[in-house]
Amino acid sequence: MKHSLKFLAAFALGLPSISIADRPNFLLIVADDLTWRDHGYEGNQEVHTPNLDDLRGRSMRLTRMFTPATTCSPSRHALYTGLYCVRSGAYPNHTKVYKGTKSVFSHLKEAGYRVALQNKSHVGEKSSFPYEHIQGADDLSETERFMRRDEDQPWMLVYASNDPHGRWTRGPSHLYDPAKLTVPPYLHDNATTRELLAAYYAEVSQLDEQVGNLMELLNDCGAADNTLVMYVSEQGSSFPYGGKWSVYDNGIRASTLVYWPGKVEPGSNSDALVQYIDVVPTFLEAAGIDPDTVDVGCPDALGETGFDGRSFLNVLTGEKDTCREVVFAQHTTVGIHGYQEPYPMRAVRDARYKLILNLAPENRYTISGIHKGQPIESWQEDASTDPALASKVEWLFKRPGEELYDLEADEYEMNNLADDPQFAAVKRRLRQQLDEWMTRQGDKGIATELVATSRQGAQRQKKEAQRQQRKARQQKRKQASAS
Ligand SMILES: [Ca+2]
Repeated sequence: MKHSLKFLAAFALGLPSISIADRPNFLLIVADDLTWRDHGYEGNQEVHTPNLDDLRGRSMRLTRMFTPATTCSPSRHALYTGLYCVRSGAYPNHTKVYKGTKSVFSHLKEAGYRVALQNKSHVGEKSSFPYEHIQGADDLSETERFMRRDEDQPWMLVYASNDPHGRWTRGPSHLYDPAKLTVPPYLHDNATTRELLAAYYAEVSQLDEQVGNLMELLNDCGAADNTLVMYVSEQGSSFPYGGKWSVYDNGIRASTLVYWPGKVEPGSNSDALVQYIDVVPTFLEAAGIDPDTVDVGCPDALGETGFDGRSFLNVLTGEKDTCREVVFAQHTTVGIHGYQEPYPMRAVRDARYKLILNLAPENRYTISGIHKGQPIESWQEDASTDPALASKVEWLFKRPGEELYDLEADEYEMNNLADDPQFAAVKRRLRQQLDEWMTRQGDKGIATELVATSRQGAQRQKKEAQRQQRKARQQKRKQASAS
């Protein structure tokens, strides 16, 4: 009785086209700052990820999933809302969406699901994310109560680990001997890098253990057969060139697995270009809700109220092998801990090429994360006698206004083709797509960057105002002493 009433109530709202009993649960597992390459199943033979490797064997691996941002908070907002970051307002780090914006938690709750998020939140406004919060990542007792609460009601759980976010202090460090590791070619090999790499890998293994425990719990609860499990690696690690805080592929590509028994072919791959913003429409379609009819509560610059993302359910079921032609990303440095000057980035990538615009190339890119402390200080020390390393280090601080890469020939994005006339047509085409995207997003480039702290909490805004005052006083003193 309860069952059919729920179904009728949902049906009356015009929402799901499949009955409650047939709707899948969703378990979305989100790592934290994990470079896509650093999983056993992605080819890293030194990092221990047995549980993720096992899940991969039962899943489809998406080889071209991209986040539209490259820090925690805007990435997660995009993943949970189906909206790009400037449009939703959640584009700097430590940010929030505009009031009234809806998330996957809102949509699925309205459709009769119970919804929860475990551990790391990093999203706001609160009213846009109406989940039950489960504290901590390692204790699954409350998680189990949530899964078992009501057999007749479908659920969605976002399990957001803190691992392997720096500082790297957790996990089975005995598995890794710094001296014996292979340092990836995009990092500089020295003792400091090796120590940190071992510590980072230990946290990757900690995450792997959490994934193993979650999958075991799902089985114990009898939910494995009717749950769509998606794992995403979030964005790149906080190593310089590990990817975080950059729009290179190490930063924006997310290793992604989808496990859904009977629906998704085990051990398969898809090269379809997809983005985090496509995940919510995909979940909704899997729940029988037509994503094209959903009002996301936050219009774009043209006044449209639908998702930026589109469902790739037919990619998961093997009916199609494409979703979108290009993916987009932005990076906002204003408001990041330790930033000195705005250094905004915009990027567009198709299956082969990527165009990056650095909107303030006259500035120096300086934040705490990659430009201060270790390992960068040890790299700078080594660079004093190594010109090649010196130019690699300098690239972290200063780049030209345009970068163009052929990802097929140059997977680490080291060979900038932006000034090569052979690629002028490619550059023009990508530039046009990027401009159209920015217009639709209401993205005014540097002007948008300069008001980024207005999208952060009151404390960060106060800190920014104090910073600006300090800078003005310094400049005054400089001028006074010069005259
Ligand atoms: Ca992160």
